[in-house]
Amino acid sequence: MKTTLHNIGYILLVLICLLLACNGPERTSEEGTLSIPEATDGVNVNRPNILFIICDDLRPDALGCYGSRHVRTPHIDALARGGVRFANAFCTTSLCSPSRASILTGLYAHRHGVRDNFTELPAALPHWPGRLREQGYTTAYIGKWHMGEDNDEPRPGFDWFVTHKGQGKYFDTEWNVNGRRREAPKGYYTHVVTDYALHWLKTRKQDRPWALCLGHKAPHSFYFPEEKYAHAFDDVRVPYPDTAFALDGKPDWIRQRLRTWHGIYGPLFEWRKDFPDDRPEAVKDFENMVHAYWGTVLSVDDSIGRLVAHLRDSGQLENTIIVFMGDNGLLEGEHGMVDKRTMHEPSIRIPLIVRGPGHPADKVVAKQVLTVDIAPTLCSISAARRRSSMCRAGPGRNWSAGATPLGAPRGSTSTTTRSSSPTRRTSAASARMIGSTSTIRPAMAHPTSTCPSSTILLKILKNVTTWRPIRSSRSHVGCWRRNSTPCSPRPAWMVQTIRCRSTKASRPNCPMRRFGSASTKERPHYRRDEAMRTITHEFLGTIAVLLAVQATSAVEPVAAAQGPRPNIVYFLVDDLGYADVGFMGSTDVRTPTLDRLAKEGAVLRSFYVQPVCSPTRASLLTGRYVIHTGVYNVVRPGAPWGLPLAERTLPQALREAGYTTAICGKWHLGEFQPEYMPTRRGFDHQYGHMFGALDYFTQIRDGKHDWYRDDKPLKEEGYTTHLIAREACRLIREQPADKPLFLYVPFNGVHSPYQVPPEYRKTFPHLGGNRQTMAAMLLVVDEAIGRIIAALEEKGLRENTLIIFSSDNGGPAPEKVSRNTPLRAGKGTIYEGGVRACAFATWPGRIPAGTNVDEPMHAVDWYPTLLKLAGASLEQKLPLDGLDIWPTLTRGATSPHDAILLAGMAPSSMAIRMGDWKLLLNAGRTSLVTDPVLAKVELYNLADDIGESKNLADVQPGRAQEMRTRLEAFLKDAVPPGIKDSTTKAPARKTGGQRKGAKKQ
Ligand SMILES: [Ca+2]
Ligand SMILES: [Ca+2]
Repeated sequence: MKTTLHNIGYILLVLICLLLACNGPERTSEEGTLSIPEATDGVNVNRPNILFIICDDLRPDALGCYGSRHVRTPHIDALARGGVRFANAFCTTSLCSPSRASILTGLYAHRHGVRDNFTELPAALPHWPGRLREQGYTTAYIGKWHMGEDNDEPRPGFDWFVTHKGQGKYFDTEWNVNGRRREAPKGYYTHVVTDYALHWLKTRKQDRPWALCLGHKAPHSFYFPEEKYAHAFDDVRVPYPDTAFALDGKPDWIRQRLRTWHGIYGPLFEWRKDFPDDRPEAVKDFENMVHAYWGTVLSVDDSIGRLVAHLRDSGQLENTIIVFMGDNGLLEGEHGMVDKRTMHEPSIRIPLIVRGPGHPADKVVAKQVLTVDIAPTLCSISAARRRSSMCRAGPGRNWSAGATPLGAPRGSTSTTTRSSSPTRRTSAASARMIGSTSTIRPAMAHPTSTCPSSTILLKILKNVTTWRPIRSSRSHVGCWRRNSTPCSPRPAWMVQTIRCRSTKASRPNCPMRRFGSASTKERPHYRRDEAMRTITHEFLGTIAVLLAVQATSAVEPVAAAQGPRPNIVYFLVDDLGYADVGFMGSTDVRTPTLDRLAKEGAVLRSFYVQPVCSPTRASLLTGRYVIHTGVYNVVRPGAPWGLPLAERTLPQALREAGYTTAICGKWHLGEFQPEYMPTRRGFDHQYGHMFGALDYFTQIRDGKHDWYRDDKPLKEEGYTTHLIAREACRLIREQPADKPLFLYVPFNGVHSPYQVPPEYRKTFPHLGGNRQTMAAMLLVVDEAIGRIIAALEEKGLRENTLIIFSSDNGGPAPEKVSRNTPLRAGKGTIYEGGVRACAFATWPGRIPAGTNVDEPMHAVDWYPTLLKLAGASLEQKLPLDGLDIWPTLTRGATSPHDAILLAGMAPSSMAIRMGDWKLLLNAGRTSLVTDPVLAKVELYNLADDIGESKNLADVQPGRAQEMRTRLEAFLKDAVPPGIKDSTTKAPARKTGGQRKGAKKQ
C-alpha cells in the first residue's frame, strides 16, 4: 500500500499527526496545527473543491458511523472512514433557519439576526461561499435554503441557485432555477435535489475550483420515506426513551408539553390520528414515526453514494473537501418531547463529517466544535492556499475592529499576535474569526442575575476555561458546554442547561439574554476563551492534515506494537445469532454489557467465521482456513481426531512472547490423546469442557462428565456460564503484574441444550419456548462478561486490554430460537446467516469508540493481528491465511483481503467473497456433489442484496466464472477433512458416548 511520499510533506504530516494525537488543548499547539496551510502555501497544489451537504434535523445516531443499530448508511459511513468524524459537534441554535445562518456566516443568532424560521438572511451579511467566490471559486446553492419563507429567488454570493419556498415537499416540489424558471419534476425530493446537483457538477465551467452547497430536506418532519424504504424498519421496536418518564424535578413546561404537538402523546407529525394518547400501546404511533424518520435518511445515504461516485468517476474526489452535517438535532421522545428547539442534548447534537483530499484518515475528533466554526474554517482553507490570504487581507481588516460579521469582536489576542511568524499571524487571524468571546462576558459580569442558574455558570467559569456557549433561537434560552477531559478514553461530558422562562421582567437579567449586549468594560474576561481557540484550531488543524496529505498517499499507521503490549481477552459465544444482541439491533433480548463494550469500540459488521463450532475455533487459533487445518466439521465425543499437532496455535505463539495464556470454556478441538488437549496446545491454564452441548448443570455430554481444570477431570456445582466467569475472574486476580494476559473465554452459552436458572427466564415474559430460554442464557453470558470486565477494572488492567467478542457461527433455527436478520439462513450453512457473526473489538484509546467496520474480515485474521500487537513472532512453518486487520479496525483502511474464503462443512461446499460480491457452490446441500459440472452456483451482490435473495449467476456469467476460478485457486491445496467418525473407529480414549443426532455439536 505504500506509495512514494514527498519528503517534506511526509515529515510535516508526521509532525501534525503526532501533535493531534496528543489530543489535549495544551498540546494541540497553535504552531503545530496551523502551520500546515502556511507551509503548503508554496506548494503548487490546486485549491480544493468543496462539496458541502447539509441535512435537516439529522440526529447523529441515525447514522451507522455514529452507532445506529438499525439505520444502515454505508455511503455516509464510508465518508467517515475516509475522513474525520466529529464525535461532539453542536449547533448553536436548535432551529433550521437560525442554524443555517450561523453555519453560513460564522455568527451566533443574536448577531446575524435570523432568530426564527421566517427571517431572511440579511443580504449584506458575508457568508463563506460568497467569500470563496470572491477568491475565484464557482459557487452554487442547490436545495433547501429556508431563510425567508416565501422567497425562492436567488441570493447573493452564488453563481447558481436552485431552491424552493419554505420547507419544500418530499414529493413533487416546485423549484426555482436561477430565478429564470420554475419547474416541478416528479419524484422524491432527495433524488431530485441530487439530480440538480449532479447536473450542475457536470455542466459547470471547468476552469475554476468550485463550492457546492446541497441542502437536503430530509430527514425533516413530516416524515415521508420513499416507497422502497417505507417498510425498512418494520421489525424494529422503538420504545419511548427512558427519559420520557424521568420528569421529576424538571420544569412544569416540560410536563405540559407531553400532550402537545411537541410531546410524545401528541399528534407526532400526523403519525397519530387520535390524540393526545398516553396509553402504553400508543407507542406504536411513536415507533412508526421514528421508522419513517429513519427511512428518509436511507435516501440521503443513496444521495451521498451518487455524489461520491460522480466525484470519483470524474477524477475530482481526491481534490474535494466533502463536509456532511446536520443543521440541528432532534428530540425523539427524550424528556417526553419530539421536535427540537430546546437546549437538551439530543436537540443540539449534530453529525459532522469532513473528508478531505487524500487517503482514508478515519479520525474521530472528540473535541467540541460548533456550527459557528464552519465558516471561518472553510474560509481559511481557501485562504491558506493563496498568498493573498483573505484571513489577513480583505475583510480581516474589519474583523479586528469587530465590524465584520464573519468575526465577532475579539478580545485579547496578544498571545497569538506577539510573534511575527506566518504561523502566528494565521493564528491570530483565525482567532479573530471565531465569534465567541463577547458571548461569555455578560454571563460572567452579572453574577447577581435573577436567572436561577447564573451562579452555577459563574462557578463553572471560574474553574474551567473550556465552556462554550450554545444558545437557542430564543435569546433567553441557552446552555454552556464543556469539552471533554483531554486524553480521557471515556469523555466525561458535562452539560449545564439553563432556561430563564419565568417572567418577561426577569428575562433581561438572564445571562443568555445578554449574549449580544456586552460592553467593553468587561474585557478582563476575554482570555477565558483561550481554550476555545484551541478547540477550533483542532478543527482547522485536522482539515489542514487532510490538505497536507493531498499530494502524498497512504502512510503506514504507527504500529500498535510500538505501544504497550495489550492484555487480550477473547469472548466467544456459541451459536449466537447475528442480530441477537442489542448492539446489532435486537430489542427483545438484553445485553447491556455487550452493548456498552461495543459502543466503546468498533462493531465488526462483516466478521466471518465458519458455519459450525470446531472449524471456527481451529481458524481462530491458527490463522488458517479449514481447507488447511482439515477441521471442516465438528469434533464429536469419542472422535479419534482433533486439530492437527503440526499446527502452531495462538496461545502457543503468545506464550512464546511472554504472555500468560488461559482458556475458560469450550475447547472442541480434540481430546482423544493427551497431546491434543489445551494445556499441550499452548495454554498455561485450562478450565471448562472439551465438547459442545453438555448439560449446563450436570456437565454431562453423551453420558460422560465433561468438565476439567488443567485437563484433569473435575466435579463442580453450578451453572456452567457462572463457573466459567468465576474461573476467569480468579485468573485475572492472580495474574502477575509483570506479564500480559491472553484470556480466551469460549462460553458454551447460548448453545443447546436450552437450560437456564429459572429466575433469568422471568426477565423475558414476552418470549416463549426456546427463544425465551436462549434470551435468558444470553443474559447470563452478558452478566458473566460484566463480571470479568469488572475483575479487569479492579486489577487496573481494563485500559490496556483489547477485548474481542464474537459468535462462533450464525444462529441456529432462525426466527424460532435465534435471529440473523437481515441475513439468509443460519448455522451450518455458508449463506451469510451461517458465517457472518456479530462481533466487536474494544481497546480504549486505541480503537476509535463508536465505530462500525463494514469491511469484510475473517476469524483467521486475529492470529496475525494479535501476534503483531503482542510483539510475537510470525515466523512459522505453516503459511497463514489471515491478514493484519489492525489498520482496518483503527483507521478505516479497506479490508486487507481481495478475496475471503467461506468454507462449508465439506470441500464441495464453498463460497468466496470478493468486494461486495459473493459466489457460492453447493450452498445448503447436505449431500456432497462431487461433480463440478453439477455444482449449484449462486452469485449475489451483498451491497444491494444482503439477504442473498437474487441469484445473479446467470445474469453475470463472466463475474461468476472469474470468482469461481479464484475459488478453485484457493482449493488447489485443500487438505481432505480430518474428520473421523467416532462410530467407525474406536478411539484410544473411548469416552463412552455415541452420537445421538446431528444437531448436537
Ligand atoms: Ca433543521
Ligand atoms: Ca457454535
